[in-house]
Amino acid sequence: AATDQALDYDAIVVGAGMSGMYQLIRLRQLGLRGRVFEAGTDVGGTWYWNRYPGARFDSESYSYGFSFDPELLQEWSWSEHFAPQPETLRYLNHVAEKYDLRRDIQFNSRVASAHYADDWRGWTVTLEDGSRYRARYLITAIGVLSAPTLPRIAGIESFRGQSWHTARWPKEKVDFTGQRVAVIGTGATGVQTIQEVAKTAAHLTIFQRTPNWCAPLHNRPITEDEQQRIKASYPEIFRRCQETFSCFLHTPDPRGTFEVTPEEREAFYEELYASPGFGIWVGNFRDMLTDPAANREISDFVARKIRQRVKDPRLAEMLIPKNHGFGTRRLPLETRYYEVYNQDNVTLVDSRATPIERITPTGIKTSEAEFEFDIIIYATGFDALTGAFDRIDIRGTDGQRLKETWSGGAQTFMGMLVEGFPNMLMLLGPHTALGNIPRSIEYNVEWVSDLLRHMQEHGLTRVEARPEAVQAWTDHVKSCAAGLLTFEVDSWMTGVNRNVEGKQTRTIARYAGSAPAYRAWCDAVAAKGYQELMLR
Ligand code: NA7
Repeated sequence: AATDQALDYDAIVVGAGMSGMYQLIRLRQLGLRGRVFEAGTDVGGTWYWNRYPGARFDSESYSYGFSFDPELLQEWSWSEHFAPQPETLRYLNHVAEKYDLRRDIQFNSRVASAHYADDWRGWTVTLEDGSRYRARYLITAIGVLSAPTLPRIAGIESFRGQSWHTARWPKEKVDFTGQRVAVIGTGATGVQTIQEVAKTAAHLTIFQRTPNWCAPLHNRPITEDEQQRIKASYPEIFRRCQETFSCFLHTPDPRGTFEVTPEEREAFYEELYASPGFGIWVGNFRDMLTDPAANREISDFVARKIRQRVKDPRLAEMLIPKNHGFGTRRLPLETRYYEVYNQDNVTLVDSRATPIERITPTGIKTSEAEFEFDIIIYATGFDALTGAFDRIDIRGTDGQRLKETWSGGAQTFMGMLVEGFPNMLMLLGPHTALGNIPRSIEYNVEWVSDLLRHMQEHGLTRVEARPEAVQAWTDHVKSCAAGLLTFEVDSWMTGVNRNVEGKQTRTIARYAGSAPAYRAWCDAVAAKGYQELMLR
């Protein structure tokens, strides 16, 4: 086995977003030599790449930031309840400076491949420029929604105007004044983009294939008073996040939809619709996402809201989802989104009824009409969960590719380890708990760091998940999905992306159990001395 001196680093971390940044801090605390490779030119990950107009949190700002350092919590003041992307990026730059992270991060360095060698128990990581580094551990911090996908439409390259995927937005401010703009896609990203671009574009045309249920964000500035109260109550805020199902401040109502009178139900829905954030999604009646009749009640309620807000009844009907229920896909939160469709400078195109046939040098041609644009915005989403892994040539013990290992669906141990890929640790791997992501990140970084400390203390240099453990976890993930309406709908949460080969049908792509249950499982593994892992 290679001695530690023959290695370039103890651990190579791929990605300098929130998970890579925090992992680096923890590696240093363990006295391990860590190196982060980042494709972008600076830190921030999701908040570095997604600079599109209107990008912001849907989680309360003060529940989203790092929680590990009380000093950091006290010195940073969020300006709004749901902070905009530039502020979050400033925050992450502040974190990078405070902990002097950049000296161990190499930017402009996209990882092309990572190959494991059992003879020296480590990983050779090759960057796109051909440079190679050897490390004992490979820690992936590559995010859940970081591999953007363009639609598979002929002629994309031929367009002579400006066009970007929302996750590849330019650093310079884009001025829409006087411009004819197209947005393709109406997921959480499309909704945020549309409501912003509609303010200044000469004309905005939205190509909607599937309408999504949306609910009001109700963002506003944080007052001086609130700021003081937030800073005084951080321990309670994060304790609450630890208790809730998906680490948001909201938690399901213990009542069933039909356990209350119709009047009480209506009043509760009204209250949720008028409240900030994800309450209407994750703080609703407990059976909203399991009982189709319960789901129909809230769907009908929100449909009525859409009809009230959109003046043209034909447009309102186009904006109301007909084939999936409220909350069964990721809920976009909006600020005057539906009112956009009352504006004269906005057109909604149903791109299921009249599909886009091609992108032309001057615009978009559908089966029915030709449109001219100066700018085309692709808000077409990501090859989620496994896409960022698939884009790196990752090979395990016998040279097998991770992409092939997962071709029939991801198999992991707690989303952090994969059989056949020793010493690879995933911070946001498939089948880990999601929700309010930084809470998952902090937990997983700490779990991985505890494992590394255990290995350090016991002179161990190889860790791999046992096949039975992977099987047990995968079965558990499947059982958590049973009975959930979410898994009966196509979305990135069920692993479907029509723009990606091999992702046309639904899988159990996501762990749907609660975050506390997830942590209990992981904590038990550590407490019992990692019996589910083969340690050498
Ligand atoms: P999403 O939620 O995956 O949305 C992608 C959107 O793009 C969705 O409306 C798609 O329609 C649409 N799309 C994709 N390809 C096409 C083509 N070829 N033609 C027309 N429309 C298309 O991604 P987002 O970036 O909005 O959100 C991702 C997550 O980021 C979000 O959940 C938050 O957690 C933050 P479809 O629904 O497939 O018919």
